[in-house]
Amino acid sequence: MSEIRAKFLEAYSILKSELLNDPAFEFTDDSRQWVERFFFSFLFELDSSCHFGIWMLDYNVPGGKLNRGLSVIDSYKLLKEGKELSEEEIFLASSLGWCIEWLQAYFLVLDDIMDNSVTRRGQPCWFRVPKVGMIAVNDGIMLRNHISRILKNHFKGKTYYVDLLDLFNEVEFQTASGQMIDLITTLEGEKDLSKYSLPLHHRIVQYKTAYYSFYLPVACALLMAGEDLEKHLDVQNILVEMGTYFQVQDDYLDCFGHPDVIGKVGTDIEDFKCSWLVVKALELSTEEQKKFLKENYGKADEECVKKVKELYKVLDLEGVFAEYENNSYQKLIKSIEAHPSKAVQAVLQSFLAKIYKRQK
Ligand code: GPP
Ligand code: MG
Ligand code: MG
Ligand code: MG
Repeated sequence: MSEIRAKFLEAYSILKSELLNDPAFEFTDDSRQWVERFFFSFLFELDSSCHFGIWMLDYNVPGGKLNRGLSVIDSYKLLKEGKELSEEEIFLASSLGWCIEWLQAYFLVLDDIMDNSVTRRGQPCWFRVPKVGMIAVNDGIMLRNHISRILKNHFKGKTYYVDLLDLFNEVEFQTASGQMIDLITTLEGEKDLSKYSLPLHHRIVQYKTAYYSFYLPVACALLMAGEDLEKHLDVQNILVEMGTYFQVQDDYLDCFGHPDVIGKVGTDIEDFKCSWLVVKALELSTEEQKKFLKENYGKADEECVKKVKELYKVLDLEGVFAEYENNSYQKLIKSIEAHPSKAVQAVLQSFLAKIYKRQK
């Protein structure tokens, strides 16, 4: 394991124990009873210092690829142009990285309920864990509030504290706005494929994914390095394009990825999602194929899902995606190379390298 990764993981343990000893996080008798009953009846043989809070965090926060979180340290390091980072700087960059992982955990816990998903990161979605159910909604709210507490604990005295809070608020709003469009386009009774287009898809994914997954880590690093975010709108634009490409990959993997590799079972076809695949399929279909798609898309029926997947194969969406992936990569490389700062170029290139041709 790289030294940075080890330090990043170490920071998780510190932040977790701080949150669990948070003076504001006091159980009432009722909630303690719930927590203990839950713990004793449901958890296996964990030691008694382990309670629900710890379990909820470990289940949802650290189990992903950690790309977003680690990118804060990577980016900060690159912005410092190779200067050795102090322990304090590594811890602060790690804490911001973990705030993004916490944000991601909060979004995923709720997104899985909204998308009626089954698995996430190779295990059942949190709300599907017996007894958790809709308590997962409150856990999502808890996870979101942990971010504010981490920021308060470690950044309150910093000159960029207000900017950090504003950044997290802004990005959360953008994500929820994207999620809103993602959800309302699928409303029952209004299932109308003719409204699905590339501009609509672009708008959804830019908001629901790109800001928090791509812009946020780099923006955190820029703030830590004393930069003014207003002066980096060009960086934001490139990162939003990269995030769009990332979500197209997510849409592609939802259908063509292997659940064992991506850690989740796709639900976009059943959910009538405005996925990049269905938009492309509509573009390439004959009138007859469109009719077939309309009959089978958005139905919670295995046979219908199979038929949609067969049509995707006939339309060679795998080939269409490979071409899109190549073009996006070339375009992004060009925009990155046009950036005046070598340090910023390095940040963006490192980000792109992490996702290009990803399988999960
Ligand atoms: C990813 O969409 C988008 C999110 C996780 C943002 C959720 C936002 C909220 C405000 C809850 P997705 O549903 O395609 O992701 P996945 O395929 O991982 O379920
Ligand atoms: Mg979703
Ligand atoms: Mg989802
Ligand atoms: Mg998806």
